[in-house]
Amino acid sequence: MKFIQTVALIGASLDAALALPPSTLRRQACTSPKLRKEWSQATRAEQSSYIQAALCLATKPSRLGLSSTLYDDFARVHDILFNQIHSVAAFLPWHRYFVQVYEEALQECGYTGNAMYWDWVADSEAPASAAVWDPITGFGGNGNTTSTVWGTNCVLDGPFTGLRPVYWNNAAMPHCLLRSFTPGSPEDGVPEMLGANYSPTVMASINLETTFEGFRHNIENFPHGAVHQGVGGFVGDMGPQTSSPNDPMFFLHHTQVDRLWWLWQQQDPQTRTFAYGGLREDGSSASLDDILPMAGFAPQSTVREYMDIGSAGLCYTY
Ligand SMILES: [Cu+2]
Repeated sequence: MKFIQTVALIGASLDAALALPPSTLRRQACTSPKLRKEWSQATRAEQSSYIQAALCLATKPSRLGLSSTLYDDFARVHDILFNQIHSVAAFLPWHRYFVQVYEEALQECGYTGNAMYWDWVADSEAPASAAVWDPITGFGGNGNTTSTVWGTNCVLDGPFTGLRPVYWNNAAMPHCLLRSFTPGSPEDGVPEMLGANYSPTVMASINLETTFEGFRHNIENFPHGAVHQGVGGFVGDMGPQTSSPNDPMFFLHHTQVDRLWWLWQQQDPQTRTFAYGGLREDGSSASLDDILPMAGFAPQSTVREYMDIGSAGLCYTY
């Protein structure tokens, strides 16, 4: 309730500043934000609908005019834009936009819910046992670990075993969905999948960052990077690959990154909702008016439009 009031206040003052007529104000307000759930909090029907829609993307034509499918477009776009959207200020708003584009594509494939997230902070002590890896109610688990040769670490169970993502980084190299969970060492109390890098303690210290740039840098480099590496290793799709959206877990991962950014913003919404800064790819200073590129896959947008999840254009909450 407090959240809705805050949103209404911000909306009112913005509209006053822009001198919009009251009718426009009413039409543009975000009055009932869509709730994005943690995977394990969703109903069985919601989980199943989400997974069916993710598989459906692989039956739809490319929106980029490629011979690969709509499913592969996400990996392709992420690869093409990689240097413009990582290790720069736009990392957070760009991935917020990318998750929204995916959510809308799922909805076009019959899914009626919203984007969902995997709360890897809550699961950091035993990430490999998380609900998201369940073969029946989730995304299937680890890949085959009997070999380290590329292309052999196929996911062995769950709904995605028949998937054939086309791209590996920027090359067309069709393959099975590949995962290679980083092993832990239980005898030393070291969790698998680099879980120590995204524990509640680590997140609490990142949340002490007071600037957008400090928060962006730390969340991108530590928890975000560790989850990619922990799930994919060096030979899996989620590893440090520019084609990491090949793994449907990419989107649950990035929805969680988005949620953590929002939680950071919510610590001081007046100051932080539009707090932005740091560098662009060319080293110049980033601005709220910067363009978020989408390589022709979705309309270009601006950073400013992706700062406030309670805005009329986004209108969701966690
Ligand atoms: Cu990315």
